[in-house]
Amino acid sequence: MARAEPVRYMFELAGVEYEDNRVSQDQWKEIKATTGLGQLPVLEVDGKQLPQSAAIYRYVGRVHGFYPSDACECAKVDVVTETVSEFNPDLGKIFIESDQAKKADLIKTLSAEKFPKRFSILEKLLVKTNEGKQWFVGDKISLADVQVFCILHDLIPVVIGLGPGGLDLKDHPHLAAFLDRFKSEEKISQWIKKRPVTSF
Ligand SMILES: N[C@@H](CCC(=O)N[C@@H](CS)C(=O)NCC(=O)O)C(=O)O
Repeated sequence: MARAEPVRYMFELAGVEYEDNRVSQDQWKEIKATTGLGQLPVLEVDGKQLPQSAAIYRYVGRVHGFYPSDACECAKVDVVTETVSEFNPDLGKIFIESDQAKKADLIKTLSAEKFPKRFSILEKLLVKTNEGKQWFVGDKISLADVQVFCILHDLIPVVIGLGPGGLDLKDHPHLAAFLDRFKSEEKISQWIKKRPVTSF
């Protein structure tokens, strides 16, 4: 449910057939050298490998209609992308902390201040379009929505030990309503029900 998940959401929404290849640590040791940058995720299309999640998101977004053609609208999507990516350093710190007491402290501190501040920024971006009653950019689901859903519904709650959908967003009602709206898209709810439960 990490960096590859936005791609799976886009494929599911667009009805694209794809091979969802999740590798174990042992398999990773064997194939790491065969991936261009030695990192995952990698998208393989017609035998060509594309690394770097942000590049993959935009590529899939462009091909399947989740990335606008208008430069101004693209920039709005990019602003959301960058805002979402600002969670990553803190999530990384929590993820790699092996001392359970320190991990719990870190989660408590970040959940009390830094995360809610970032939720407020996302909410501010959301209400700029259609008073926050629909999607982040324009009037249809874009890469921006996919990424926000992924970080708020999947990644943050999983990393802080709550499980998907476990985040308390009562102080951010527009975001909470947005998550419900996105999740009630039939293809999304179906995917969430059927997807394999793995860390990645
Ligand atoms: N900037 C890259 C970072 C990718 C990354 O750090 N991937 C991690 C997994 S989340 C990885 O491949 N780690 C294994 C390794 O470096 O051996 C992206 O967004 O795709």
